[in-house]
Amino acid sequence: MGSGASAPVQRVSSAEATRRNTEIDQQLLVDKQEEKITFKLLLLGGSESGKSTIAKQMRIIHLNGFGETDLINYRFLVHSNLVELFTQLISAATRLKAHMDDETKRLITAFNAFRKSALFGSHEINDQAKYVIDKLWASSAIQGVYERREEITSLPDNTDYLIERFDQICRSDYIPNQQDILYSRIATTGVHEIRFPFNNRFFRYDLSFSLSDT
Ligand SMILES: Nc1nc2c(ncn2[C@@H]2O[C@H](COP(=O)(O)OP(=O)(O)OP(=O)(O)O)[C@@H](O)[C@H]2O)c(=O)[nH]1
Ligand SMILES: [Mg+2]
Repeated sequence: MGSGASAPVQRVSSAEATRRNTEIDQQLLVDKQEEKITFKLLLLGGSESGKSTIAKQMRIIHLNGFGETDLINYRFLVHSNLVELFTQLISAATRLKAHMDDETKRLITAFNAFRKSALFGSHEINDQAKYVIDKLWASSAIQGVYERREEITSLPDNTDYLIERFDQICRSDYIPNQQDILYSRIATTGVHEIRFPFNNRFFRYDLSFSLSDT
């Protein structure tokens, strides 16, 4: 069986093998020493309880914060959070049977078309989308829902923040600031790790996804 075309075996000289072996031993020793001075913390908690927010804060305080590529990604995330917020506001308005005039219905249709056009689930709010969201925000249906936001559990925790920052977030030259990054929200899937040096020791935070999401 088989084609017989197995990969050629690479032979290494015994000197090279010894060198590699020493290198691996040294690395194992370094890892072991580092492990001894590492504090390990496992953060567990419900969805939106702030585990990822703590990791972002550690990154700001103990690592170099966020670079250019991160800022571009966070811009998409903040825009997507805003779209998700309006999706939830519209859905709550429908559930609560809020009165919607024809203009509001047209705006909701336009908003839904924009939401569905997102590439890879990521949104970039352009001038047209901003216009639609602006008008929706001014509608009595959405204002009514927002006034009752304390009763509506489906609204995200960053609702007030996003509304407050709406004009800045929708500017074409918008770059998220540190506060925007802390308030941006994406549910963690899997286990994430953040590691940083502090007082001659290492800290390692493992962030588990919340059990309620499984
Ligand atoms: N009120 C308030 N909310 C904040 C503050 N900073 C962040 N948040 C919000 O708190 C929530 C924290 O969410 P995460 O840190 O993503 O929660 P998590 O525990 O990692 O959630 P999962 O990944 O789903 O398990 C987000 O909605 C943030 O917008 C703050 O200073 N004040
Ligand atoms: Mg998280």
